[in-house]
Amino acid sequence: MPFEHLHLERDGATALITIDRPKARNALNRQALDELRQAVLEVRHDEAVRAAIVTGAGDKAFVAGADISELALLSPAEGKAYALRGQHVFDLIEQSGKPFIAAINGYALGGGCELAMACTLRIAADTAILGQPEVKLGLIPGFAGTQRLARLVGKGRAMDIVLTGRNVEAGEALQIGLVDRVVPGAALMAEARAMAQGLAASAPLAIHAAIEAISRGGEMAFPEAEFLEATLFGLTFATEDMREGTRAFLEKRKAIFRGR
Ligand code: CO8
Repeated sequence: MPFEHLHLERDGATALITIDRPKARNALNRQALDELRQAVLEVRHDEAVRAAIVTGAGDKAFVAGADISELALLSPAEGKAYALRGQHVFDLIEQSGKPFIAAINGYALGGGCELAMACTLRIAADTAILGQPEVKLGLIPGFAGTQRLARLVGKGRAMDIVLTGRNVEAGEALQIGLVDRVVPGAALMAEARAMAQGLAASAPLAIHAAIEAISRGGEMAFPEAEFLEATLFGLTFATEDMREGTRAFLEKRKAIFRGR
């Protein structure tokens, strides 16, 4: 089924999802959110794809949030249902087992910042601006922003960003851990592609296990998280890729991983 508000392209073992609603600075309306869900599921179920990039069309915005013209009309019950829907879609990204890289090419505000935070890694153009401005609209973040932001940058900084609704420029975002790399705008997509290809070349089951250990482990008490890590570590010994990876090292050749 063709998408109206995004593009999904495959290039070898990587996929590129580009949110494309130029008239609304790539804001996610309900249909765009549904299409994003569909695209994420396609990436997740495509065995040939090992890493994905999410970005926004043009050079102004990554995603300028949820579509405010739709939000303005919601009842309390609809607002809650919409928030749960968005949380579900972003959880799918976080739990897909494949690395998603947010290539933040401009404004990543509200739901856009929340989308970036649900990705595994974030690369920002040096001109990018992030933030959670919902309080300025009489709202609060509803796509898990209050939770992911506090986990990424700490409770105090999350309070600062959410309660002031202020813009966070790329340099500060890097300094506080809201993004992982900042590059000149012209180099953003090349950097994201290189990172995706690098991740795609690693053993996919090991990548999956590492994401699980860090993401799920971070929600557990330390002894249980250590135990999860040891269990996932042990599980990698059941994979052909682990045999291949260690053998290739000893034979001084490049490993070929098959995801088995
Ligand atoms: N929703 C709808 N339309 C938008 C949005 C948006 N989030 N952002 C921009 N647009 C539209 C503008 O209305 C404008 O439309 P038009 O041309 O018809 O007037 C067009 O995009 C261009 O916008 P600007 O002229 O404002 O462009 P600028 O480059 O001057 O500014 C900004 C870009 C800074 C991104 C500015 O547009 C802006 O501040 N946008 C709103 C950002 C925002 O507040 N985002 C948070 C939204 S709320 C949210 O995301 C909650 C998520 C959780 C929801 C839970 C479910 C209930």
